[in-house]
Amino acid sequence: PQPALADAANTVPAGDREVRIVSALKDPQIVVFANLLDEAECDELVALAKARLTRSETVELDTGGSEVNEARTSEGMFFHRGETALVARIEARIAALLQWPVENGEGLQILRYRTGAEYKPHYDYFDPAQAGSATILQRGGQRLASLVMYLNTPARGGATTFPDIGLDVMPMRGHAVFFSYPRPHPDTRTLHGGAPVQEGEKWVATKWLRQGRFD
Ligand code: PD2
Ligand code: ZN
Repeated sequence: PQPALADAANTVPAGDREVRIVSALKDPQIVVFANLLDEAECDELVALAKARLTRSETVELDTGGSEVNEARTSEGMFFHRGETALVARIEARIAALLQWPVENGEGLQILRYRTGAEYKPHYDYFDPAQAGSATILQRGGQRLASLVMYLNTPARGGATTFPDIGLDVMPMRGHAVFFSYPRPHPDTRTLHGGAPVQEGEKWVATKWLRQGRFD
């Protein structure tokens, strides 16, 4: 998965719109987009998700199950792919933007971070050396890339951080950060986290792209 960044272009096609490029790093590939979502789309995702939030969990490394963990203090929910017309429209836009089949995407995850909540630095791929990964990889194979979309603009804090390269991406409503990891290895330098929200709330939608069909 990757956007079709053309030489000197400051937008990229995304199906039903042209999306503005805010910044682009080559290695690791990290691209920040503006206007991927409009305000009404952000608000509707938040409204639909609100009633379905539960405490976020992390993968349990031994079994591939999940567990509550102090490293991740957000609340979240998943939409099924194509669950609503809005979700389907956004998924089609992402597929066009990243040139990757809708079928290879996991369902959209919505996260709410209250003041003080955070997501400590981690990798989004599944560590092949961990026993629990085998089960997870049966469904769609590895994750290859992540797209974190910001649904609001927190008053303070809540950056998406990339500690290995010293990059902080500030959350802005409608913006998104894309990053890819062609190998499930730390040498991709895609360690990233959600810094604590200092004031207000932070809402994001995450789309993870798999190697194969995620059914
Ligand atoms: O909310 C974030 O900024 C964030 C940070 C790290 C989200 C994720 N990871 C994720 O959804 O994987
Ligand atoms: Zn992550």
